[in-house]
Amino acid sequence: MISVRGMARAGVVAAMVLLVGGAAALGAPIASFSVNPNPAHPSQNLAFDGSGSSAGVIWYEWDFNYDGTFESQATGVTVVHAYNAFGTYQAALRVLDDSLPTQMDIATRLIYVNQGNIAPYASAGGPYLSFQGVSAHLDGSHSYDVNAGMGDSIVVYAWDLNQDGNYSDASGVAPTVSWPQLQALGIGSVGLHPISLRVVDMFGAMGHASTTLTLLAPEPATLSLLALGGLLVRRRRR
Ligand SMILES: [Ca+2]
Ligand SMILES: [Ca+2]
Ligand SMILES: [Ca+2]
Repeated sequence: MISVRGMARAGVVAAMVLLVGGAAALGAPIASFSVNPNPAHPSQNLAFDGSGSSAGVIWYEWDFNYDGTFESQATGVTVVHAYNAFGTYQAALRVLDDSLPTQMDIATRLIYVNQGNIAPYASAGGPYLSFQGVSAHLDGSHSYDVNAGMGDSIVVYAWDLNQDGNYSDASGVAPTVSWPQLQALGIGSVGLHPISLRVVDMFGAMGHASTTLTLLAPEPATLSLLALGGLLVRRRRR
């Protein structure tokens, strides 16, 4: 145990050490620590253990997200901390020893919070009804990632409109597909066309969903009859 007086002394002497530009002298303490488990899930309690530091260390303090400027978030040779969001974090242990003037050391370690991801859920919207000659409007906005509260998100919306397994036909959460694009994809004919959406999260995990796009002949009705007549003529010629 470290008394309040001891803590105060450590703080004062640490300040003195900083004033003389830090210590790298012979006999300086060596900070060392382990983290378990690592890698970890978001919100999982991690055990930080600094007992592997060199003998003579009397003060341990921790910065769980060390950016080069040490901010003390906890003290003690062993502490517990959980990271609530996915990510890679640099944790730091700073130790002070019992020499006069006291000397310090900082050790760092990367913590990988990347476990327990769940693939995103895809919603392709629809079923869609549109007309020949106009753009089709798709809506994948009801897709979601259950890990959104932990910093994950859907980063790719890719659509396969002609069912060839290639999802580069349209991209984005709610793309507009022009009539020329629909024709170029070979799905400009009157009738029902299956279409699929693939969503990908930050970890590369995927979700898929399918729906249909039904195309009707363009207005006015006379054009529909002409188109239907064209279909019949083509069929008879086969
Ligand atoms: Ca920090
Ligand atoms: Ca996810
Ligand atoms: Ca395709």
